[in-house]
Amino acid sequence: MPSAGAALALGFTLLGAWISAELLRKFNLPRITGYLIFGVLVGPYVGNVITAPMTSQLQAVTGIATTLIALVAGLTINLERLRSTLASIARFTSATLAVVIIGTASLLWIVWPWLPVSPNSTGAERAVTVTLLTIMVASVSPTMTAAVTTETGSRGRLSELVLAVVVLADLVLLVLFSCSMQFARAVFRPDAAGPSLLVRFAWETGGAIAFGALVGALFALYLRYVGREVTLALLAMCGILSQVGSTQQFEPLLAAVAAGLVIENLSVAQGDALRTAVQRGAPPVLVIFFVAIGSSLRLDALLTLWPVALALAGIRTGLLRAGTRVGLNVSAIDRGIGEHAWTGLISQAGITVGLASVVASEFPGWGTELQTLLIALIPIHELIGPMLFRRGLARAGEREAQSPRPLLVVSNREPYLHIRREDGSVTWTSATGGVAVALDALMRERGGTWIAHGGGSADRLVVDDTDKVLVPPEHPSYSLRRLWLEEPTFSAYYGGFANEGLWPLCHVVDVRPRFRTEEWTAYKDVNERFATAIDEELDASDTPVFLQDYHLALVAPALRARRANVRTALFWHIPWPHPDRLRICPWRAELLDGLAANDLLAFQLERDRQNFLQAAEEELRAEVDLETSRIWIGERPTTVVSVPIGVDYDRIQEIGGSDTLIAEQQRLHRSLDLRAKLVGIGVDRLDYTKGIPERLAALDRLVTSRPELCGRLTFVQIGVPSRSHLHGYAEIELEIASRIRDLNRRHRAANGVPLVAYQTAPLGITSLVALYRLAHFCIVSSLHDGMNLVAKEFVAARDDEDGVLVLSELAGAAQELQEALIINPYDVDGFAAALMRAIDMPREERRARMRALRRIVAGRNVFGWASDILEGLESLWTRPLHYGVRGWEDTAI
Ligand code: GDG
Repeated sequence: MPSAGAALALGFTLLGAWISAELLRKFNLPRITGYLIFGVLVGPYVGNVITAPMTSQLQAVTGIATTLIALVAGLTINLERLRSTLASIARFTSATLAVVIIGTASLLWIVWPWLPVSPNSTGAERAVTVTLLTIMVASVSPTMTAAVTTETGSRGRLSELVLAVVVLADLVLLVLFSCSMQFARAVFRPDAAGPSLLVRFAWETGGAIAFGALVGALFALYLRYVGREVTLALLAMCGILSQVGSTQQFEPLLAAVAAGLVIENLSVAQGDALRTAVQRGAPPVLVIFFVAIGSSLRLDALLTLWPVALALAGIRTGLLRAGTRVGLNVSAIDRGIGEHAWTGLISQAGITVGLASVVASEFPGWGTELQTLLIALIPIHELIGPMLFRRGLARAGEREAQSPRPLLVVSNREPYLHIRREDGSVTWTSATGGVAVALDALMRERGGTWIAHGGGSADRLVVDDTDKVLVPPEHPSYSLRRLWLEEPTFSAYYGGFANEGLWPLCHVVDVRPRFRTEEWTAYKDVNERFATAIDEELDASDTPVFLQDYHLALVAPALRARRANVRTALFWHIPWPHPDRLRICPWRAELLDGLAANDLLAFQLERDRQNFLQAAEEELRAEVDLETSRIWIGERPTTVVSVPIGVDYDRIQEIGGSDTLIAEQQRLHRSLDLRAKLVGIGVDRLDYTKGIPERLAALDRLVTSRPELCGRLTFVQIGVPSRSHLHGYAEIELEIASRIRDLNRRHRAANGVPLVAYQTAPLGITSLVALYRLAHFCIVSSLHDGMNLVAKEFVAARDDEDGVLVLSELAGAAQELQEALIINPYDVDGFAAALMRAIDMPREERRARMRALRRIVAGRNVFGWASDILEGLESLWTRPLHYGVRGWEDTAI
């Protein structure tokens, strides 16, 4: 067979498997079922296109595939999370396995003479064959279980229990399998018997676990310190595990489970990168694996075994059900959850296939017969397993709770604005800023409605008669419902109460909050109107409502008055003040009460959460349950958590790697006059909380003490005006512009290079990333900030592991980004010294710091943030949560 033909056959195989996987998706079955069924059905027909050289290549792929499957099994177990329930899970698993193994073995022993599989064997031969078949029949599929939970979006106690049980069960079965294989060798190859078999058993299992743990630890280090080409590295690791396993006679599957366990538990922060790598790497390898297995089968033999396989499947299901009942009696697992666990144990796939092929290759006669029986059995379990498990998850309330459902997002600002051009035509722009972009991505995926104030000059022209327009304009996937807020109400609510009252109240800066009754009235009125709009848009009461920020503190109670059972979460993007400062606000009790009407209330930092809890206790006499992180006002609980926001790391990386980036940087060099060798940057809304005058003062101090920097350093300040009509903002804009003029005048360089390049026009996202990438340092000098996304965006953009982040200790981001140069913006000398250090920092230190920062920013992207909040919200209806918010250690909700 020419190699072009082989490649073509492979291409068609992959295509066919992909189509069959997509077809089965239509029936709510996981893709892997499609691959397996396709492989088993088509495999026998491609047997004749497989040539000898291909066979050895296929063997290598098969080895990689089985180890990958076992590795994924190990990756599903997080010991930290399971710590308290592990003993109970172990008892449950042992009891279930005992019932299944004893039941299956006894039955097989009795009916053996009538089975079309080696019926003539007797005595020890029969005992060993029955034992091996029993172990393989009992084996389960962590891959399928994980695929069903992932593809249904389930998360909760049943999913966690089943995943832990299948991995533990397979670990036990792998050891039993290895042990039984020694007996098989002793019985069928008496010359191999003796003490050497015991040694081999110890080597095969103990050696495998030790080797797997070592490889896993090395890979965890690779993930942490290198983190590139993870898919390739993952497949290479699986290749090593299977190759070394087979040459050194380890049990490669056991080694791979051990490796997976070590990786998952050592490098939690890299979990997303690893999951992506598995998703990318697994499908082609699995398809080839299943087809290779299928191609080794004899179709006629397979067909005659179907009835036996069906009967065996029925018996196995019954035994699993009975086993889990016994398991419940001997463990402390909640019955309401545990009674559905058997549904997650039905699936069989890669591990069973892997074991069967080991037996077949070592004992080609009866071993191949056993393999054929198992291959007939597996598709049955592949089909009914996911169906039953989906039903089990639904009954435990985990599937409905987690499957992506339409969402209702509410914010003051809209994600898309329609603008009327001078020539009368209509165009649109999207909101800049990390949150709008991230929530937009979430809405594109889930669909639903976003309600916001319509502020674009052509917004009214494009909506339908229910004030809605489909967005994103280029690829409509959700509705934007616009709310029309007329003057003077809008200004009183937005500019007045929200931005002259709440904003300075929540930020510890030298600007006095101003509270006026008429603005408070307008704020209440607008919040009522938002609530009315939400009520009109909600088609079902269980659609989650995700409210954004301090503009909407009173929406929840107004909405709840209309719909008592509505589900709402509010994220407060800015700091929450200490109770002493909160006391400035005459309407603090109403605000606290309004926020407590949400089911879930989320803050950026633990400190904000603590401040809120303390105020709720003091002002509202709320009952605070620190253990569950809930407050009770009357009969209603509110869960209060801290979930720091992240950035869209992958998108920023992608832009950073695009072909247009260099051209964009050259354009910036020209437009901002960046001839200087050293470039510093600051990117902010022109807000008095961002500490821009303080950073200019530090720059001044720096250049005064190091005059040789004049002409060698340019600091780019992008300062986009916002809320300019408000008093404090107009003032800060003037102050910044005048300070910059003064700096440039006083530190004029002979070569004409400006010390500060100032731009007030917003940059497009590509330009922004290009700017982040060309800077030697980035300054974030907030006087107080909820988080500060610029700090995280700068880090996300620095794929080159260069650049220094100079970060204010008063920005929320400083709590996570401790490897930045941390400054206090009020300490001008310390600030200037940090800038000097940033400029003089050796490459090695820059790299080490940036790597550490990137690990943190990559580990918590904005989608994780959104799903932590939404999953948290949705879980409140199904059960109390038993896991901490992912990646955020202090908060258990
Ligand atoms: C609040 C909290 C919290 C700025 N200029 C341009 C541009 N931006 C984008 C940045 C960044 C965003 O605006 C500003 O982020 P901040 O974090 O500083 O946001 P605030 O507006 O103060 O917002 C804050 C945040 O909410 C999120 O929870 O971090 O603490 O105060 O994304 O990139 N974007 C583009 N061009 C610009 O010129 N494209």
